[in-house]
Amino acid sequence: MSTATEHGYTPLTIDTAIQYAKGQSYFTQNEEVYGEEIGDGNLNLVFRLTGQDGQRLIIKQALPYAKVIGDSWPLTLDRARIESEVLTIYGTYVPELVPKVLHTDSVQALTVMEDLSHLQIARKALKKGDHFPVLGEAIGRYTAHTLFFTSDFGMNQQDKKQLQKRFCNPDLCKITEELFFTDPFYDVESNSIDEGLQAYVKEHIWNDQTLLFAVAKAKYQFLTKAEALLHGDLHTGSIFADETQTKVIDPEFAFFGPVGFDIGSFLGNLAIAHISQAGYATADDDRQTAKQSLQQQMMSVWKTFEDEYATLWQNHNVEPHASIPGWSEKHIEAIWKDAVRFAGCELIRRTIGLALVEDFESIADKDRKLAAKTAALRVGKHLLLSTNIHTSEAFVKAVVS
Ligand code: SR1
Ligand code: MG
Repeated sequence: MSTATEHGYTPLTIDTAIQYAKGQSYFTQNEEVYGEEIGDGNLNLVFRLTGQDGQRLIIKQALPYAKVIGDSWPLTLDRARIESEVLTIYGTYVPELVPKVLHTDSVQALTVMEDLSHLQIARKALKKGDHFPVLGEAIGRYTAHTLFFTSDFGMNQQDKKQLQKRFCNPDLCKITEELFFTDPFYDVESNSIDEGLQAYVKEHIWNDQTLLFAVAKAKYQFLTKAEALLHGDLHTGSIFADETQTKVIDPEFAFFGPVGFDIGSFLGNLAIAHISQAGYATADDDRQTAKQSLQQQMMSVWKTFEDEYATLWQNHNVEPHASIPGWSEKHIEAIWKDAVRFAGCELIRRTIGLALVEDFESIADKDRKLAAKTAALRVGKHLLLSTNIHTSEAFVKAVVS
């Protein structure tokens, strides 16, 4: 792996992360600080540091390559700037839903931020059947506010064009273009397909021209529809939560894209959590409760988004045409349609692509795992192909069926 110190950048170790934090006066020089590298994502180093009195902080540092692949896939360090700037911008709209940024360092490509370990990573907790009553509502509010206020309806339209220059994010967009919208739909080496699933994938994914056409259209929306500043990777591993709080981390994939992408990514991951429940050796009653709760969250994310976005549209719109009867309804309907298709792609790529998820991978029983993955592919296809999923109730029905 590259440890080059080009332009002064050096990847941190636990010891140098502690030295760095002391140098920034987060801890005193003589203090005993405990450090751990806790990054379980695909791209970055994440250090959690705990001082003598229990005060904690996070240092997140970008590596110059994709950690999950190695230095054969170089990645810009500029994503650290993008992430910390987006956290700061989003913090002005939904401060209660993002971690506080304490310090950024563009040379070291790192951000020092609030530690959130009093909360749980939603993906892990949902897997256990934990119930987060406000999660869907929080993500509905998060997406409505962050996306409306960075769109041509919620901000000065010339300022938006300037902002787009700051968040042109080609390296990270390339990851999504390939891993989300392209590779899983062809027989390429980077895919990871369980042996028992290969025949199904060949027949029902790679050889289905109607499906490929739907995916091509969804990808084109992602490539061209620069509606708002997206989080860009809003899956359940990017969310910390408990019964009352929600915090969304990791917006390093941010760029100006289609509003439905963040909502669809989140919905797709709730659907994955729902489908994978059938694979776990939990009691039937617990599994049913977990599934019902996930169904509620799928509905509440969309209902909250729809309500809040429509209210923002009415009260804060800068576009002179905004009050034309029917325009807001039409626009919101288009966001929903996009979200449903993006959710379909997310289900498929998390099942057979490069970036698999522990929801499925942790299913111990081989047959149950195959059954859950087959169901995910079937539901993903249905979301991409159906023209009848007009409501969040219909979305839930498609996931449950
Ligand atoms: C090479 S990165 C693989 C995946 O991890 C990130 O969280 C994104 O979801 C990306 O597609
Ligand atoms: Mg991430």
